[in-house]
Amino acid sequence: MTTRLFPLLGLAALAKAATVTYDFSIDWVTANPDGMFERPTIGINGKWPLPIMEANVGDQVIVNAFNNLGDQATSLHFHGLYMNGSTHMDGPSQVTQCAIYPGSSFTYNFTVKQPGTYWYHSHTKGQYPDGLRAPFIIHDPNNPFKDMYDEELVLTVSDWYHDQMPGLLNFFISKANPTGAEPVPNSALLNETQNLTIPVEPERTYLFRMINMGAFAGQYVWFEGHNITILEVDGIYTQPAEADMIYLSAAQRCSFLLTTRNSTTENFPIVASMDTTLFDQLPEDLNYNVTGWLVYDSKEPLPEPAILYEDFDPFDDMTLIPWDNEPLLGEPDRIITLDVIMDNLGDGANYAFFNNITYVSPRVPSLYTALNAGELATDPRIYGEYTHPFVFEKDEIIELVINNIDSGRHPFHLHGRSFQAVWRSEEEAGTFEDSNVTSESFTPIPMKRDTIVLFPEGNLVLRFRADNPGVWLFHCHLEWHVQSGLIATFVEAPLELQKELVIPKNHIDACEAAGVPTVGNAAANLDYLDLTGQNMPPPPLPAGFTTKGIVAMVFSCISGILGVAVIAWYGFADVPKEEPSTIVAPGKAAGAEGGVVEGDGNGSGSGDDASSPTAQKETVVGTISNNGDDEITASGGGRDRVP
Ligand SMILES: [Cu+2]
Repeated sequence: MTTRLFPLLGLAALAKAATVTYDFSIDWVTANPDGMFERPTIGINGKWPLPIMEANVGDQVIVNAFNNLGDQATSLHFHGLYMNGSTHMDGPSQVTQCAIYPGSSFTYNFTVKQPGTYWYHSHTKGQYPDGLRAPFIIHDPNNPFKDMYDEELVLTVSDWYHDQMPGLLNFFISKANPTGAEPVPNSALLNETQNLTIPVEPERTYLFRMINMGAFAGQYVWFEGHNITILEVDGIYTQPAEADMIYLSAAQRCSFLLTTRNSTTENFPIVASMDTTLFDQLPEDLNYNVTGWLVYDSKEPLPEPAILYEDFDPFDDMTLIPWDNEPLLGEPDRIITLDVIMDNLGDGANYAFFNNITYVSPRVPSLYTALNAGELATDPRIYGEYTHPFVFEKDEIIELVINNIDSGRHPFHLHGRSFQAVWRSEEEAGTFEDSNVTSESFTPIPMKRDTIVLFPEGNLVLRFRADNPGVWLFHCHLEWHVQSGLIATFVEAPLELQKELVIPKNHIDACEAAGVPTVGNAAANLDYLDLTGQNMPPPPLPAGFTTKGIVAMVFSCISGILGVAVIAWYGFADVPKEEPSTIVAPGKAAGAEGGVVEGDGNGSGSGDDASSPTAQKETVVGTISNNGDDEITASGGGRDRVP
């Protein structure tokens, strides 16, 4: 068992704004958080789990990041911070900065203006699941709930892979994985460990700040024998709301009160259960739960969870009411509809698309293009088709309609702000357009957060005011889908940015060290409307069948016909007269007759399968995957996610 509590410094006692400085050397360490496999992990200053960042509202935060990894570039994103006036400190590489190359330094410097529960993580090449992720807590001297609890605790939930991301990504986006089956985690973790124990005192109220820092798995969380009261989601204070179970997608946070019982005779399990509907396959040895305990008395046993749910019924975050009671924003100036689609491209790999575009990084970070393009900065074309850019005017009200054409859940995250979640359909409701919902059905005081789950084949409507000049990504927070392209770029009031923003020299130095150009359009051309040479995704699949596909289909048909012929020949042949008892295994005599009949049935069943359309499709898929490398076995082929 592990008591790995993240103690908080409780900076809220200090009222005056201060400067909080962190010197982070990002380097490799080894870690084995699930006790099953020791692996290289990205640490900070030689340690993992990473330090919690803490500040007070109003503080200036400086992070001096040095990349000591040797073999990978990196960057830091401070998830959920609006970065008002400091979009260049937001962290995604090739968007607001160049990736920090090995041996380079980069200074993040920003003022925190929001209270709440946040986290920081790498925003470069799907890297954070290798360890570069940790809480970031911003204390609020004016917290409206500060008299309601005695103590604060940080509790993270996450998923864990034994293999490292570069290898997993090579497999995930390859023709060896044409269905786009996401690698399934090896374990779930609480506070980056397992068997976590949290010592508690009776009749005391704790504020839990909970964060899902995982790569992929959403998690159901409950505390046996205790209810919780939600007070904050993603940095937004809410009207207190009772819950017995919550769901946290990757990147979501939730603060809640938990009041302990008055007796100390028993300890209680805390269970986090990974959402297996996201997994294309369920490995037999996978424990998708992780258990910790509220420990009232360390001499008492730590009981196994008593309740394990078949059907989960978590708290519905759409019913939350923000503490500030902000009403629904008015009619939008602009409506953007994004359809979530998974499809294959000409390299045989599976990609994720908003409408018809899968994101590809530009050659010049989009922010630097915005700053250098003069008047043309308001023309979306200069950011390149494959960054999927939208340019907003200052203070426009934007409505985002997201339709899930895919059968998976996707947690969508918007950088630079929280949004009003004004409508979310049930699963399989189809597109928003087809649902015939009007704005009269929108929530009058909508829940706000920065990461929200879109249900399978459902739809979602978000609104926000474009009041934060900057370059902000909107993307799915499943790290696999970030890499397969489920990203759009919002460029907000670029002409204002040009007036206000100066990029520090050490940011430009990082680009020079990495050999990344800092002027020009997405293609690094100084003629801003000439996109020749821009980075592009693989071409679409050729129409119809490829030569290989045709050959595979012909062979499938031949083997199918042969199969049917063999069965017909077998069926018409004379049946030898045998006593059933010679076939039936010892001890199964009671079902003797049934046994004989079933045996024959199975024989002809496989013949039918061989000639069915399904079998032909599988043969074709098999032919493709045999050409790929199978070096990564953790994920296997996976099944098709389209039912
Ligand atoms: Cu996704």
